[in-house]
Amino acid sequence: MADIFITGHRNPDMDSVCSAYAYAYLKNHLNPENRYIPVRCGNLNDATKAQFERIGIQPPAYLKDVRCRLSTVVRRGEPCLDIHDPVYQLIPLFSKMPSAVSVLEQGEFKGMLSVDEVNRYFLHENSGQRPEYHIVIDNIPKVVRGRFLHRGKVNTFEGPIVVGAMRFAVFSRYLEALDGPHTLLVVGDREEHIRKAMERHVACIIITGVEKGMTADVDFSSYDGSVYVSDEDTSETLRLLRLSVPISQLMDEDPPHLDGDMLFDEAKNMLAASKYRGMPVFQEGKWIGFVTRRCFLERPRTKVILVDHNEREQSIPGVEEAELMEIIDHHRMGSLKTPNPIYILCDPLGSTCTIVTTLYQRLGVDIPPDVAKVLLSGIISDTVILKSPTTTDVDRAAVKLLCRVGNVESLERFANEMFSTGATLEGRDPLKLVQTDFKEYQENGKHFGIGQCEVTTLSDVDEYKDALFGALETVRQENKLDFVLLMITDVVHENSVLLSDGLSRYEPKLAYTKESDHKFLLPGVLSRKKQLLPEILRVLEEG
Ligand SMILES: [Mn+2]
Repeated sequence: MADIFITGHRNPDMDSVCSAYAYAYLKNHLNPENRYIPVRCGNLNDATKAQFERIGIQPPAYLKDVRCRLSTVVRRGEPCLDIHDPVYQLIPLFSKMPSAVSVLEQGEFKGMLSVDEVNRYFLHENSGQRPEYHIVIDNIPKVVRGRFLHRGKVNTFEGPIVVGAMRFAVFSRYLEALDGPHTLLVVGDREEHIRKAMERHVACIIITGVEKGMTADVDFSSYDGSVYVSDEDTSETLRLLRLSVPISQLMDEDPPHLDGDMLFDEAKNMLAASKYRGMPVFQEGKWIGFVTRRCFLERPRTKVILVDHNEREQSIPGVEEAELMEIIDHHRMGSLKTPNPIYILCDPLGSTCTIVTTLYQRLGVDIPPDVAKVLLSGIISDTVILKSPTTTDVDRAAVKLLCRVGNVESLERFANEMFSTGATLEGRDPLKLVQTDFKEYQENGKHFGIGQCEVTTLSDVDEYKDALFGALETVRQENKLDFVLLMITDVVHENSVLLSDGLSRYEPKLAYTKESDHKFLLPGVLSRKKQLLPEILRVLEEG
């Protein structure tokens, strides 16, 4: 099961969004073992948004980039420790565990424990001074086989572990010399010793070597400590008791937290530069797992299919580190390189949605009515209702088929409704008009951009011209471009107007009629890629 994102270009237009949507449906149908997710790497333009609403389906979701995020390498569902578990619990875990493990309390993250903390604990225990142990009475049966004879009031205390192997007189003096009641005594079945320990309020007495019931006759009912009978011998009991200390005593309570949304490299560097073997990972404030250095040995690559574009500059950010699976497009070939052979279907048809339609036919997959309407929208948008010079017979045939399958009785009505959104320049944000369908190019040492917007009349262009020039200048400066153009296309009368900023030196060479400063008339020009771009490239090439 793999997640594969299908994305159109930046500043997505109708064809880009619709082809991603319809191709994802086809791929999911053909390969149900994968999940094909249509996405868009920019805002929906008004017309596309309105069209998906009209059809009554959710448009592809926004995806910021396809860079690898920490969340994809997080260890989830790994065995965890409970904060109250005895250290003993670590032993079966660490033999097959990563170098760190999460410590939880009722599902909530409490800390990390790595071999470093374990080492530190045992080194400290053996550092010279007699150690005091954090004893949890509840943990004793989890580690030492046996049973309670009596439970005292205190469950946890800090104190030394003492063995009562001495002659009684020596033992008495020894206990009296010990400070305070917080002692754990391991002793054989010896009545006098046990009584003395009770009298001294030793916190816990562990009796070893009891084979067939206690011989010592002691009444524990008034004793305030606990009494446990161990099935192990004294030496083994002592060894195991040291492992009954709870995990909370060893763990690192406050390691730096990582966020699942962090970039892979950022997280990798943070962990590598730290003293930690593992760090917990949170997402939206919730603990989701942890990472160790091993998680970063290989960078997983997001799987991506590009539709309606093939150039890196126009693609979703991070595409250079993604695994490109396929390209379905009808533009010129651009800059992308792939390490492996991939499926590329480029056909100079009127729209990518036409190519997707032909794929449904070729593969014998039925097109659901909603998907047919989506495909139809992409075709009539890109071909300006089959009027653009990019239109081919294949587009015409696809439209015919899609009208039938999508139960579209009148193509004209369907198209008019679609183009009615944003039909004039009135009330529209000039910056948005430039940026919504904006493509960047790098050619002949120039870095430039061309925006396009569709209207149903060009009569009001002069009214908004100055604001649009201002917007063009802003876009050029913000994106550090050499020049920017805006092509305003009248989809009804099949003409365009071109506004330019920063192109001055080349303007006289353009084959278009200059109507006023930086404004040109482009009769019959509907296609940016097939008509305007080649003209711009010609002018640049001729210098
Ligand atoms: Mn297209």
